[in-house]
Amino acid sequence: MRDQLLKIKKEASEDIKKASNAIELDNVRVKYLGKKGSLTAILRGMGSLDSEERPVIGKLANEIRSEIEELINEALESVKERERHEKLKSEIIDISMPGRIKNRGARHPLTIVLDEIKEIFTGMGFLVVEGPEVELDYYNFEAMNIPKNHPARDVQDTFYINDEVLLRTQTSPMQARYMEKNKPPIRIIVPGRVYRSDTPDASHSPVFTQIEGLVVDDGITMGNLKGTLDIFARKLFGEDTKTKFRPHHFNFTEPSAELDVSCSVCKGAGCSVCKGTGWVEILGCGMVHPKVLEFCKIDHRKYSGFAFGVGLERVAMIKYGINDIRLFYENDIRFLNQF
Ligand code: 2NM
Repeated sequence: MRDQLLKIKKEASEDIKKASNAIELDNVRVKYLGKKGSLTAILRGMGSLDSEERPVIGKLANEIRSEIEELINEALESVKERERHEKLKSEIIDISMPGRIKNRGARHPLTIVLDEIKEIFTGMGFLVVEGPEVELDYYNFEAMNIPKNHPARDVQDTFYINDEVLLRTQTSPMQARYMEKNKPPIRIIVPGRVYRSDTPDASHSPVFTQIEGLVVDDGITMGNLKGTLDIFARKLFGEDTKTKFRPHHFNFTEPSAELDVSCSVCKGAGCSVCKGTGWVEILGCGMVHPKVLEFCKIDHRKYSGFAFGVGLERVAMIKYGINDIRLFYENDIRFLNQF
C-alpha cells in the first residue's frame, strides 16, 4: 500500500506538470482526490489494515493528499499568472503609433467661389434668391425682350421640353418672377444652374452655373452699375484689379456692356489665362431695358435698374488657373483635393 501511495504521488506530480490550464488541473484533482479518485479509494480501503499499519499509512496518505493539493494550487497560480501576462501583452497599446487618418470631405471649388461671391453681394445689401431650372419660355425669353425667331432662342442652343417649357438658359427668368412679385427697391443675386445645348470642350459645358444680379430703384444709373461691379471685381480678384467696361449688346439691357478685369494671374503682363492681352472678360451687364421692366410690371418712367450676369466656372477657372471647364463635373478626386 505504501508503494501504491508513492506511485500515486509520482503520477500525480507528472500529470500536474503536463497540465497547461485550469481545466486540466481540475481534471487532475478529480482523478486523484475526487470521490472516485485513486487516493480516495486507498483511504477508503484502510479499514482492512491492521491497527499498527493504519496510522502510518493514514498519515502518509494524508501527507500525499496535501502535497498533491499544494502542487495543484501552485500550478494553478502559475497558470493564472501566465494567462494574466498573456492578456496584458495582447492588450498593449503603442501610444507612439500615429492615429488613423480620416478622409475629410471638402467644399467643391465652385462652392468655394460661389460662397465668396454671395458674401461680397450680401455685404452690399443684396438678397440671394433661387428659382426653378425648368422654366417657361415666357420668363426665359419673352419677358427678357427676346422675341420669337430671335437667334438667342434657337433650338440649337436651348433644351426645350415642349413649346412652352424649357431648361433655363440663364437665371434672369427668376429675376423677372421676382420683379413681378416685389416692389422696388430691389437688390438681388440669383445663382443657379443653367443649360445650353453645347458640345462639351475645354470652355463649353451644356450645364454651368450663373450668378445674375439685379438692382431696381428710382434714380439708378450706369454710375451705380460701374461702382458696384468695380467693388465686386476688386473684392474677388484683389484690390489692385483694374476694370474696363466695353460696349456690348444684350436684348434685355440698354445700354449693355462687358466687364474686363486686369489679369490677376500675370498682373497685366500677358499669360495664357488672358491670352497675352493682360485683360480677361468676366461678366455681361447693362441698364435693364424699359421693355423688360414693363413685362415685369414695373413702371419704367418711375424706376430704372441695372443687371449683370457672371459665369461661375469662368471666374473659378481664372482664380485657380484651371484650363478645362469639364474638370468641375468629372469629380476626379485628384482635382478636388487641390482646393
Ligand atoms: C447678363 C448680362 C446683362 C440680366 C438682365 C436681367 C433682367 F432680369 F433684369 F432683365 N437679369 N440679368 C443680364 C444683363 C444678364 O448676363 C450675361
